[in-house]
Amino acid sequence: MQFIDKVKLKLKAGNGGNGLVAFKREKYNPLGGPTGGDGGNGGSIIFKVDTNKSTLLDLRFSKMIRAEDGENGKTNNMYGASRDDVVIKVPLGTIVKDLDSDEIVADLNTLESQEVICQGGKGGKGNFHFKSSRNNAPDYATLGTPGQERNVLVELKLLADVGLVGLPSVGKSTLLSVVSNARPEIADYPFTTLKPQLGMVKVGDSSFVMADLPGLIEGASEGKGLGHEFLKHIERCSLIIHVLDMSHDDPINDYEVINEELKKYPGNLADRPQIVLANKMDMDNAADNLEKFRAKYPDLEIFETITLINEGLDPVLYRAKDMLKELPQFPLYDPNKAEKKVVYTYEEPEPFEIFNEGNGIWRVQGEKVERLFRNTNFKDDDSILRFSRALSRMKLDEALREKGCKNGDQVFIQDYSFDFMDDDEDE
Ligand SMILES: Nc1nc2c(ncn2[C@@H]2O[C@H](COP(=O)(O)OP(=O)(O)OP(=O)(O)O)[C@@H](O)[C@H]2O)c(=O)[nH]1
Ligand SMILES: [Mg+2]
Repeated sequence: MQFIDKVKLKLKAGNGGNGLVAFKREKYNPLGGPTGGDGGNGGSIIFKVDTNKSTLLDLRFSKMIRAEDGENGKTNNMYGASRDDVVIKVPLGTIVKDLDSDEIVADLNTLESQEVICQGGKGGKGNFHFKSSRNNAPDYATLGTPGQERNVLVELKLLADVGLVGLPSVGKSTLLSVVSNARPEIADYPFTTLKPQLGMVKVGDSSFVMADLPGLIEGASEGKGLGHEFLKHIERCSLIIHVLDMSHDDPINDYEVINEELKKYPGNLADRPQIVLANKMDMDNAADNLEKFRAKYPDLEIFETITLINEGLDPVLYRAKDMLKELPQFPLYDPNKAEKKVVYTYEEPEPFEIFNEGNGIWRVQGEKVERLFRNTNFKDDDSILRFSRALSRMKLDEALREKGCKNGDQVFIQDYSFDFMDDDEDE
């Protein structure tokens, strides 16, 4: 089984379609009513849990996922079409992180989890919308808002039922290798296991997932050794198998050190049910140490094992299976900690920018003026009148004057130019 647990993606929701400026053309009424329709909404990008999925494999090849843009508004008050959301199916336990803000935007940890990761843009309003008793020929419409864009890291948190915990070299990987089909690396130096390994363990007619984890050391809860990297993986295990090397000098101390680290980790992992294993019982001093250990913890149930030769493990697996039946699947899920809502804000762009090109030449640029320009028919006097009225409503004259534009200067908007004549200018 290949375990794809991290994928980087670029996501782009659809832009909203623009509202349209259009007028009814009637023979005896050059200024017929406004008929520009609204733009449609762009599609959003949604992540949704699908229990048929167990890896992020399908996402590995899609570098960029887009939702369609909404259609622009049409004449005769017709709406542009809104677009469907793109729904991405992911396994339970998927986390979506925004790479630019470093924020976790979704933690999909229940069967019903579903989150909007990129919000589609809203369609703009056509000029039909702005008709009023004071203005029956509104010559403006609003733009659609842009669809949200994000660079994300999609990550699958390990969803094992049982986690193997213990100091380095106590035999955790050896255990996984003898009870499952997993083939983790085994060696007699500490931190052999650097990444968690999963194995499916069959017990009778049921099965569960066991995670072999890197060794834990004193100070791990403050980030020592593989620290948090390690601990975050057991957050979602329902059950811990705590492996002790009984041939160590002081297994009592080992046991307490590990439990102390589990306790210090946010969420107190020490509360998680444990099965305690006295491993390496084939070693000389193991029996003596176990006696001392039992004397210190007389009420604790301890399983004696020799993982190297798969001895004593059957009772452990049956006990684990029975305990799992009674345990909730995600005991430590804390909605306040994990769930951050997607916050989406959009700021209306400045209607225009003014550039001084020198020699009394000025250029005005910006989505809003340029669209107004495109929507104007310069062969039609009414249309030109609407254009200049709209410019003065945007306070273009004032802005030009503030920048130093003088009477007689030439102002360009795209290919169109006009002479600046400002009645208010005091001379
Ligand atoms: N004598 C004896 N040696 C064992 C037993 N189980 C494992 N070992 C040996 O202990 C050493 C460490 O075993 P691993 O399974 O790699 O230990 P680990 O806990 O996964 O270690 P890290 O990945 O470093 O945390 C290896 O040399 C194993 O062969 C056992 O029951 N008896
Ligand atoms: Mg190991």
